[in-house]
Amino acid sequence: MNTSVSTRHAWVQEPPSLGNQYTDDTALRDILRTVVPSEDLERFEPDLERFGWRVVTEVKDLGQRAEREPPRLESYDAWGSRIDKVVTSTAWKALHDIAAEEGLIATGYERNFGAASRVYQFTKLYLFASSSGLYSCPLAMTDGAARVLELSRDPHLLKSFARLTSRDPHEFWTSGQWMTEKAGGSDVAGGTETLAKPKEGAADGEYELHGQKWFTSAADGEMSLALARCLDQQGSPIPGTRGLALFYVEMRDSDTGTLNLIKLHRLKNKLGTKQLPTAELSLEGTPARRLSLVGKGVAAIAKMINITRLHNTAAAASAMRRVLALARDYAGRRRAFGKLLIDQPLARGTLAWMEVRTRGCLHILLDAARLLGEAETAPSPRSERASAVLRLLTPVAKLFSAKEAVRVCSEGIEFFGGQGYIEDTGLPGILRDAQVLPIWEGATNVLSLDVQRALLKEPTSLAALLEDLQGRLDHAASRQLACPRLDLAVTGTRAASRELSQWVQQFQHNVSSAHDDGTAVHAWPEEESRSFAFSLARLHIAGLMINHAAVTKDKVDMQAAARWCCKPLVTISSTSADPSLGAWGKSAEDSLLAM
Ligand code: UCC
Ligand code: FAD
Repeated sequence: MNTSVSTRHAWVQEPPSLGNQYTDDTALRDILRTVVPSEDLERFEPDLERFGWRVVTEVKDLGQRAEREPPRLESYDAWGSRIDKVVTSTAWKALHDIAAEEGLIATGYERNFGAASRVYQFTKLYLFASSSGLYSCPLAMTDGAARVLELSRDPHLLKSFARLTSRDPHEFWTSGQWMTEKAGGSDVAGGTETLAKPKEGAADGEYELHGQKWFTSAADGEMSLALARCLDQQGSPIPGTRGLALFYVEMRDSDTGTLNLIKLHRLKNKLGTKQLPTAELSLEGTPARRLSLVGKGVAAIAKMINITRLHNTAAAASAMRRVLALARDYAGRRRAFGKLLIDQPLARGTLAWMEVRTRGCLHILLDAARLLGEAETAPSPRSERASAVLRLLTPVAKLFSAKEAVRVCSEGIEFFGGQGYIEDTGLPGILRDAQVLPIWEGATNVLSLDVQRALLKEPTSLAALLEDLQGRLDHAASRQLACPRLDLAVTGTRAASRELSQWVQQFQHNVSSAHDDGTAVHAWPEEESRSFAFSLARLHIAGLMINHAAVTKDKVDMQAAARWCCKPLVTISSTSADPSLGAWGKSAEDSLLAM
């Protein structure tokens, strides 16, 4: 009896292992070849190959250790003085240093490769994120803050900009982003109670902030950009968006090293992102410098969130690639019903589904990074066009990739069976951390409404995006690829694109022929905004995948594109599109909620 137990226990499952995250990622390497000029790629590819090893041989262990040794808040010192110190692990600190050394922010601002600099940077961020134990989060906000400071051209902040973009770990600063308050994270105009009072006797632009910020991630950073409400001539808070301005805040006094009239109350106890210190804090007269006009705070911080939302997309694609890389490897080691999983058709189908979803998100990420690079460096009007497309693509890429990450990570965890649910495999954390991606930096519904608002405000952005799509489809059609499935994908995508344009046109037409009081004749059905944004994402990715397959003529790329397109791309409900049924559509929703 005893012998049989020990015999059973003698067998041990081999764990999954990871190789070089750059060279193993064929999709990434191929897409880069089509997105980046070859002379640029030749120059930075060796760095990507080197980094592809570093992320699995060094960064991954640090990231896992940062999760095992989460941050804590020390409120008082031994003598009872309030210190509010965020204590982080040595692993978290090492990740800070690696981020600087690797130029994870600097690369985007040195612009050594022109527009391709952002693609290079985002490729490194994609390689880094899933190993980094969420150090990707402070980096996202640092990048966003760097862009705001760069655009502000404020001479007082040149040194801070240099810190945010430094490659020297001793110099490198990270930034926070303080928007959310208790009363509202999505509706910051309604929710912001923090007041900005001009500092008496100080130079114009110097303020002190009073209020509370409800979620402040990477609270161990050196600075932050914060929204706060300004006062009118009578000293009353100016309501709504027109009262908000954007402020620059340093966490600590540069002479004494003490917090700048900031109190950290506690660190949040979160579902995931355990490695990341997310604090609730109050500002109690904190010195701040105004960076925007009064009333332009949201527009100013939008320059930051448009960068952080792309980092979110990078983290989403990275998480998907990681769980898939692990699952693929495991499939070659795990047996069920007498065969390896990799040799079983349905298991292969599951992996193939994950591969197609991951590729789709990688395509949209690198396309957005290319456009960001162009918007920042290309000569006008190319940069203006890139900015217009990006205005739509950024929320679309963020909301779509975040949801896909949750789906794919969940499927990936299940691929490991019971082991996927066991903490010390490191697998459950992947899903926990993915779940935050659709919430922060604009939740899915809020971004869907942002897409709608941006599109109605600036219709040329959609026109440019769809024109690019047509160009990609025309290009694929002209290559005569002798692949019937891809031909079908081209035809289907064309039809889907037409359907989407026609749906939008009725509202654009109605906006221009609005009633005298400014109200549209038939308002855009808000409840369809989410389906619309997802449809746009699927269409855009379809164009990118088809075009890519047409360039490489590779069978795997053709399969991937065909699979992406074999499910409906556009899923807007036609009942809402039909004004005569609009009221019916609405009442159907009301009755469903009443059930
Ligand atoms: O969650 C956060 C940090 C998490 C940690 C970091 C993670 C990073 C990723 C890591 C990867 C691992 S920070 C909190 C994030 N919070 C949000 O994203 C808020 C979500 N809510 C929205 O996005 C809303 O749509 C609001 C706040 C923008 C809506 O506010 P308003 O006041 O109603 O805004 P309006 O009226 O729509 O826009 C006001 C102005 C307009 O410009 P002007 O004044 O010139 O007419 C808009 O065109 O702001 C402009 N604007 C934009 N411009 C609004 N949104 C944008 C945009 N996205 N791009 C350009
Ligand atoms: P709400 O605004 O109350 O939204 C609740 C739900 O309602 C959401 O699902 C939303 O999509 C939906 N909703 C809202 N408006 C509409 C509408 N008009 N129509 C349909 N649906 C709608 N914030 C910071 O500023 N800085 C940080 O560093 C930071 N770090 C964070 C870290 C973590 C781990 C988390 C989880 C959050 C963090 N946040 C941070 C906050 C985050 O950005 C907000 O939680 C988020 O923007 C949503 O705001 P809220 O929580 O107030 O939700």
